[in-house]
Order: sequence, then structure tokens, then C-alpha cells
Amino acid sequence: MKFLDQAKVYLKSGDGGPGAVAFRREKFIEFGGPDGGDGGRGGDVVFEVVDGLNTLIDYRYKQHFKAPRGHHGMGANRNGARGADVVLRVPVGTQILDEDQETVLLDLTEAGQRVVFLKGGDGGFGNAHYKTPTNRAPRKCHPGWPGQERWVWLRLKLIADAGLVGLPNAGKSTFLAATTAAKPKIADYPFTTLTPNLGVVRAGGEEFVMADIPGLIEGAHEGHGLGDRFLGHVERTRILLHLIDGTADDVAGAYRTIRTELEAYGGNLADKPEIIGLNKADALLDEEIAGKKAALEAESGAEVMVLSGATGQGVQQVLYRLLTAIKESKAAEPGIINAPATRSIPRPPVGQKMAEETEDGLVWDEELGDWVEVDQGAAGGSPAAADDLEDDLDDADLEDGDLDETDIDEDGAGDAGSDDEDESGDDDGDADGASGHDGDGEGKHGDGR
Ligand SMILES: Nc1nc2c(ncn2[C@@H]2O[C@H](COP(=O)(O)OP(=O)(O)OP(=O)(O)O)[C@@H](O)[C@H]2O)c(=O)[nH]1
Ligand SMILES: [Mg+2]
Repeated sequence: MKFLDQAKVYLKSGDGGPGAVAFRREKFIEFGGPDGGDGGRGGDVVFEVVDGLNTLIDYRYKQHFKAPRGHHGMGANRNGARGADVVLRVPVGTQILDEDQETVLLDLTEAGQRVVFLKGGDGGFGNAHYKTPTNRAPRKCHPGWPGQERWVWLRLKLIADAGLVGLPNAGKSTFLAATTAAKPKIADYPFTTLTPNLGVVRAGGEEFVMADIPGLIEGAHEGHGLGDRFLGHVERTRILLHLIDGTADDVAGAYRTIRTELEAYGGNLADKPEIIGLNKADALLDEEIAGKKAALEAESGAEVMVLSGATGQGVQQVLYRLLTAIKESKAAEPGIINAPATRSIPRPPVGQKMAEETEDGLVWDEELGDWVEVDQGAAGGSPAAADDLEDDLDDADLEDGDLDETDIDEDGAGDAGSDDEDESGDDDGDADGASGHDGDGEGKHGDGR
């Protein structure tokens, strides 16, 4: 099954059904009175956490979820039926984020959990409800209350006890394959792993879950390589195993690169306990091991374990360390590790389009296939652009105006205005700036932004 860990969906709960206006009509019963029933409630939007699911792939194919409205009321005091609920089944570890991708609205961490996220609107009253001693034949009913609607992001953060981090090719997947039954892809080129893998480690009669994520490179927090968004999958782990390729020349540099990325990612990652492993020891001479271990220890200020995922050397000791730390952490904090909302470089998930513009002033450029900054100058009406233009115009006037044909002509009064440019002030400047692009500038730009 394909892996997808974020999706944007539209949710709407059902509107309430309208009440009815009806009167009892029966032979020999005069003035039977109002008997319009109430409308039914609209359906709710419900999240249900299911076991055995570890992807949000279903939400790539269907992104709009609308619960049906409540049925209308009817005569003879019959109330409308309520609308059916819409149930979204999500994997354990899914967070529901607001459109800003920062506010966590729901954190679904337990299998079987069921949360009503949007309530359906209440049904309206029928006319039977409105009868009073003074108005015994009301022709009034309520149309029902609307449901709620909103766009939300679903973000899956896998739940594992230990997480593997490191540069590409550090041997993370090899380590996972050696210690668990998982069969991740392993190859001697960077970015072999494209999506996270989970495996269950059995050590010393106990088990824990380990997560292998794609490698990080320098600048991952700016979107380089595969970016840092897969780091979300180790946010809930209790400990990180940081593997360093021993065959690399600069092991200290490799360690530093990853630490920088962990810090840049934010959340709780940089503060997580970490075990440092100098990997691929089988391919190194003893003196190389000693030198590189010392370099790493000097850089990190912590103990460095030497191992080889390929031959199994030192692996048991690492597992034992991991298990001990996990047990300690579980004793101190039995619940699932809280994962704060972290925002990585927004990228539209495959097959989905994101909002036109992000808060950072970035727009998605279809052709470039990347986020680009909004060109403030092109927007025309921005004060900075207007000021620049004003300066240009002033300069041009003083120097007998190269710009005359282009911009100053349009002002008409440009030359006259230049005499008292200081008094005429910013307002003119703004108007000029806008008029360069479209005559009625301000209002238009105001709407546009
Ligand atoms: N000699 C030796 N080679 C290893 C060891 N562990 C991994 N390798 C080799 O290193 C290469 C990369 O291993 P992977 O396990 O795919 O590395 P990774 O960290 O998962 O890489 P990405 O998924 O690209 O981030 C493969 O060719 C492995 O055979 C080891 O302990 N010793
Ligand atoms: Mg890998």
C-alpha cells in the first residue's frame, strides 16, 4: 500500500432538516390543530482511529466529505430522520491540523478512538412547536440550523519507540533489516528509502518499535533532498539512534549536519535522548575506528558506540541500550509522547493542490514545480515600489528626464508636480505608482492582496 502522510480534506457536517407546517385534517374533527413535526439533525463528521492502517493514502483519492442533511419533518407530528454520519478512518498517530498547518485540533493516538469533529446542524421546529394559547394555528416553522464546514490537514506521525536518523547511506535501513523482520530497500546510493519503515525489534524477551526514515542532508529544513518532513515520524519516539557512516572522511561533520537539521526542525527532536553509532565498523581498520570514534566523541561530547549493521558487530549492545532507555522513558511517561505541531516546508502532496499563497508570502509555481516568493514589485501598489518609482521620477526630472516618454507622460502633471514634490507627498507618489500599471490602482490592489 502506498504511503502518504499528509492530506488536505474538506469536511462538512449535515444541515438540520426543516420543520413542517401541517394541520390535522380528519373527518368530524374540526380545528385539528397544528401537527407539523421537527426536522432531523444533520449527520456528524467523525474521526475513527483504526488499527492496522499506516497511511493516509485513501485521502488522496477522496478529499471532500459531506454528511447528509437531516430529513424534514412531516404532518401527523412525524419528526424527520437524522442524517447519517460520515466516518473518516485514520491510522493511529494522525493529527488533525487547522488550515494553517500549525494548530493541532485533534491528536488521535489510540486505536478505537472515535471523535465527533463537526456536529451536524439541529433540525428546525415544526409548527406544532409554535402553538400557544393565543396562536393556536401557527403557520411558522424553522428551516433548521446549518452544519459546520472547514478544510483541515490530516498529518500522520507514526508511533515508534526508537527512531533512526542519519545522512543518506549511513546504513539505517540495513540496521532495521538486521534487527527486525522489516524488509526495507537497501542500496549503495543516497535516498534509497523514500518513505518511513517500521519494524518490531525483539531483544531480551521484550519488544519495541523502530522507525527508519529517509536520510537527511544539509539544508533539509529548507527543502533540500527529501526535506525534513519525514522527521515528524520520529517526533513521538522516546530515543533516537543516530548512525554515522564510518567510511566517510568527516564523521564529525556528518554528525554536526544532522544535529543542525534536528535543531532547525524544532519540535522536541533536538532534546530527545540520542545514541550515537559509528556504523560500518567492518569496513574500517582498528586505528581508523579509534580515530573516528575520538573525533565523534569530541564533537558530540557523548559516548559513541561502534557497530556494523552488516555483520552484526556491536548491534546487540546498541539494542540493549535502546531498550533500557525506552523502558526508563516508559516508566517516567507511560502515555504516547506528545508531538507538537511542527511546520515543515509546505509542499503540495502528490495529486493535491494547495492554497494559492502561504503565510510566508510564497506561491506555488506550477512550471518551476517549487515555491517562489511573491514579487512585491510586480504587485505594483506596494509602498516600497511606489517610493522607488517616485525617486526615479524625481531623478529623471532633474536630469532632463530619460523616463519622460514612459512614465511621466501618463501623469500629465508630473513636471508641474516636480516643483513641489516634497509638499505633494506620498499620496501622489502612490497614485503615480499604481497608475503605471492600471489606472484605478488602489482599490483593485487592496482586493488583490
Ligand atoms: N560495510 C558495510 N556496509 C554497510 C553497512 N551498513 C550498510 N552498508 C551499506 O551501505 C549502503 C547504504 O545502506 P542503507 O541501509 O541503504 O543506508 P540508508 O541509511 O538506509 O540510506 P538511505 O535510505 O538512502 O538514507 C548499502 O550499500 C549497504 O550495503 C555496514 O555495516 N557495513
Ligand atoms: Mg534507507
